Amino acid sequence: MSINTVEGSLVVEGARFGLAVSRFNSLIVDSLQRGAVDCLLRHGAKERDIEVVKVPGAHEIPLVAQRMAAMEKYDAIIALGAVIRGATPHFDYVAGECAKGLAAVGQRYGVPVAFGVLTVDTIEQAVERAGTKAGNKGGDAALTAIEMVNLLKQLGR
Ligand code: INI
Repeated sequence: MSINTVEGSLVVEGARFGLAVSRFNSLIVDSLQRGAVDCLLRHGAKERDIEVVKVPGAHEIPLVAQRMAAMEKYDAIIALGAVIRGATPHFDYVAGECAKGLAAVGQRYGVPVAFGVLTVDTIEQAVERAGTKAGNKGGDAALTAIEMVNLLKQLGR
């Protein structure tokens, strides 16, 4: 007996990607964006099918991602940002609402929204995840977006 397994391939076939990218902590987030774009291109996306929308901070990403989803212009949205814990509870509000908001956008519009927003305690942890020893979470998010686009296609989006 064989079990039917459905999974998305990692090859881009004409899909369009919208990146919602925050400017806050741009030193880190610019690296996430480079990682995401590099991953998309290496997996077969065309530059003309990638669009970047910049927002001030992670708090603003869900609203813009929602608008991008409503435009029906992208097959997936990739959210990129970096929330770094400070001395106040600000981190918890920004990181929590950003994650919740992005999940809600994906569910409401049926569009994959990849979560490439770092939520870390220190700048060092952010640097590790933005193209150094822990890889590039922007690239990881892009790969997830590719897989999800192809998976939803197979499931009959
Ligand atoms: N925005 C971030 O993207 N990362 C942070 O670490 C951060 N901190 O720590 O304050 C941050 N704050 C700004 C926030 O996202 C909004 O842009 C701002 O509150 C205006 O709405």
